[in-house]
Amino acid sequence: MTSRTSLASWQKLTAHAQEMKKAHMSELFSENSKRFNDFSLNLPPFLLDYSKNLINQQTMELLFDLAKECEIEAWREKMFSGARINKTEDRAVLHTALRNRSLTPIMLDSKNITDDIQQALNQMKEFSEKVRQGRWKGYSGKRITDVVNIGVGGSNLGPQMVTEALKQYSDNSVNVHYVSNVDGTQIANVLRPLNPEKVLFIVSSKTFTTTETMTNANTAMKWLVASSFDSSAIAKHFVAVSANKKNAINFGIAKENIFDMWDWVGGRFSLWSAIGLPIAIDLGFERFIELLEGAHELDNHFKDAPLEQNAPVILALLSIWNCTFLGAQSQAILPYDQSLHMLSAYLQQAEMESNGKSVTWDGEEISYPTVPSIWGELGINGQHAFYQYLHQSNNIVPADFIGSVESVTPVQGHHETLMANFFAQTQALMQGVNEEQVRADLAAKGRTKDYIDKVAPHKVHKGNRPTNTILLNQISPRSLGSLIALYEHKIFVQGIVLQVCSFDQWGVELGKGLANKIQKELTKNTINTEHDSSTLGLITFYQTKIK
Ligand code: G6Q
Repeated sequence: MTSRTSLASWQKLTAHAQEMKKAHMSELFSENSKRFNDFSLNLPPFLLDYSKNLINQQTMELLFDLAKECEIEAWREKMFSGARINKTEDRAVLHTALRNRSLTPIMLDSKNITDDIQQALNQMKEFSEKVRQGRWKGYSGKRITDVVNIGVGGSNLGPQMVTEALKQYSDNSVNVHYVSNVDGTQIANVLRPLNPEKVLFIVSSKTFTTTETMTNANTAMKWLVASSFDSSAIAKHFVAVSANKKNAINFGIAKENIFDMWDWVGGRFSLWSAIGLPIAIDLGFERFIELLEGAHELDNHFKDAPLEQNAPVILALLSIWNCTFLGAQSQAILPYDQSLHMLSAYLQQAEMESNGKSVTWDGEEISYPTVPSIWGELGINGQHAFYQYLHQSNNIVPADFIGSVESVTPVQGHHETLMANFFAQTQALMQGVNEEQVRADLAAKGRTKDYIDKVAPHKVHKGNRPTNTILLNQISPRSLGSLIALYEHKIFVQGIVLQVCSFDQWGVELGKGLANKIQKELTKNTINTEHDSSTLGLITFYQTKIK
């Protein structure tokens, strides 16, 4: 396979990066008063301003050339039409089909999967309404008041992030809880205040083999049976979402209580499937459909917009520019909207599990940096914690700032303060403040020369730190759907340009396998002396200390 590094655009970008490293964004803004117009996109779901990146027209032209040389449009078509682009698992990648609200037929192995999806959605609708309206009763005839979703990774992060983001849209007819950690503290804390007669468990696991989820589900089952004294209660209190019906049935879940999943939906892209059931129960099925509609709107944008005006393509290319060509190693996701407090955790999985890889589709070593590590926190909280590093450390961390024009919960005087910070931070990160300005400022305040000499270097902010700003009108099911799909497609484009298999996750297997072996040692209180000395020492310490 031709390496990306041999592409003409790649080589030009490598040379161009050396030039651009000498530039400062504040100068680029001074030179071009139209910079915001040149480097922003106003789409119905959001405004994307990417002018505060170390780019000029030539940079963007070269990046679009790169996208063309990597045949992004053809790859996009392959994904949407169900080609088996998940090469190492030999699977199609069709999470977009789950939100195909135009209901156009999508053929996979001579079958129109749009029909299957509609059927699954109808099942979700019927079930979620039954629960919400109190028509689904527990073993003692009481209505369900609490739903506990048991799942981890892709079977947890998406639905939980959305539930948190759309809290204001819930009528609270049912309380939704999430259990993902196998640390018993979490499930114990969740179950403690609940009444087993009124709880419904959703066991969400595509494979239905995940140890953490199975352990939590077993605990939940014991808790229920201990209260009902009857295992027939399980049918009224347990449903499953899984592609592995056999295991779910063997586990004890009634066949009619199993919601289907398909192998062409990756876990981290699965919130649009029945994995989103807790969302539908929390918000109502119509709201869940609005979420799908928002994502579909962005899918259409991604499919139809020319590369030069295509938001996911632009975000992907900028990330590649910042990381692969300019050398940034991490990226911060900084939401200013409280609703999005779990977004960085969600995107951390989406991007790092998808593209944190170091061989190409053909298994060849990749010689360039792929994706950055993704981290972040609510922006305002971050300002009082780690923004010092963003402003003045000698590592450049490109950041996405995400905010909303209107708050979902307006409280007088709050939103202006929030948004003033939102705008100020990207301005400060871009402009910085040089020593001359610092000195003039201190002198104007009447500081002595000695003081100025001592303090000035510490107050210099070099600026030139890249940010993207995504401004939504307001958090809603629809706008959130678009925002998530924006990042999903960004990740897809990154994967294609970087030549990594975005849809597998072999890197999580090794540790899992070792944990299974060690668990046997812990259960039997034995030890395999062939462990390395560190692991051996740790396990021995644990086993001698444990009561
Ligand atoms: C996501 C990953 C991973 C997965 C979990 C849970 O893309 O594959 O996070 O979702 O390991 O897997 P199960 O749903 O099979 O329990």
